[in-house]
Amino acid sequence: MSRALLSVAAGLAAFSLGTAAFAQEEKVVNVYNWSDYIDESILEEFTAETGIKVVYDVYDSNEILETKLLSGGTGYDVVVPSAAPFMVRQIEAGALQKLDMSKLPNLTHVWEAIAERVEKYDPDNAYSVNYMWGTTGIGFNVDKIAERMPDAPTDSWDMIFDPEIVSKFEDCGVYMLDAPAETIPAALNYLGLDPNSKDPDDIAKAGEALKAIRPYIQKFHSSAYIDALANGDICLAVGWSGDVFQAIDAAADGVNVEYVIPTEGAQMWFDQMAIPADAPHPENAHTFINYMLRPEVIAKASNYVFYANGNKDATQHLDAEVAEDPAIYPPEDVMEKLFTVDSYDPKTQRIVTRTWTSVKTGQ
Ligand code: N2P
Repeated sequence: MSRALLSVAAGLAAFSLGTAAFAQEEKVVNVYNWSDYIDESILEEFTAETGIKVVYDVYDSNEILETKLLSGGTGYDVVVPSAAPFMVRQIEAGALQKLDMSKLPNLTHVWEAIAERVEKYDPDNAYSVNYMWGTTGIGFNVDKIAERMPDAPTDSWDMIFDPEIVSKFEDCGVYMLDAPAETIPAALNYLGLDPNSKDPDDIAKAGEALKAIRPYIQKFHSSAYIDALANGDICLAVGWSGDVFQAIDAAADGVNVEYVIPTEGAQMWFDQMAIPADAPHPENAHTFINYMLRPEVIAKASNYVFYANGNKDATQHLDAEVAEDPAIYPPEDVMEKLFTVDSYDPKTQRIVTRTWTSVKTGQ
């Protein structure tokens, strides 16, 4: 065969390989989700049923996920950003692809009350499906707090934002989420300002409130508090509902941990399953999301991670300790005190980032 013919043959072979790969993706799905957010037996069962291997990687910060998504080429097929203020701008930036609803027949199980709240950030729910939702509140060690302050206002943000009160717990350890899009709204809400405020003066006030308690915070971290609370190593943490419940579940003998949605209110957030625009295996991503939409599968996940999900048919499969806990599935009167935040414009985002850096560094 002449050299020219050989190269035509090679070209044809490559072409047919290419089309084959398109028609049938390799049996892999690369999932990038929050840490401590799945019962891993779900992944094994998914693979056993579909033959698709799950490569699972974790993060504990929306900022980490966003930096990767916005630069592209992550290789991830399924990601789980919080709807706001993060996923909104990832959609705007073209970093996510529209879902193919024909490949998601289990969307019939979606709980409209949650989908409607998310529509504000993802019109028509075109890009995402709820994985879990929850609140940002306070986890605390009941006995260690009582020893230091018998009348501690444990149902109030005073525990964190009143310098005189939080200073009493410095010796036994106070952690705070490293999540400015949640700690700044919490401070604004505590100050009686709009938690969703974009006013630079308001954000500066929130920064001052956080700086006033900075000396008593041992660590800013968004996942280490689970073990620290469970082991009795710290007394207080600003944390996410299910994570604190996981600490309660795993608590060592004699360690008594509680989670509270403070009476002043707390942030409610939605973590959404979505597919990056350049996902290498979009077909498998849809298969994975559709699997997670099965009521018994997502209920199994909630039973393990102690977060509420957005699936109306999953409730019957939930453990009573999850379904009936008012801090996981809050009743109407608590729901009314929960606030959401929306997207920051780039200028406000820069102010928030700068404020948070100066809080953490104490400068
Ligand atoms: C899971 C934390 C997810 C809640 N560990 C943050 N959106």
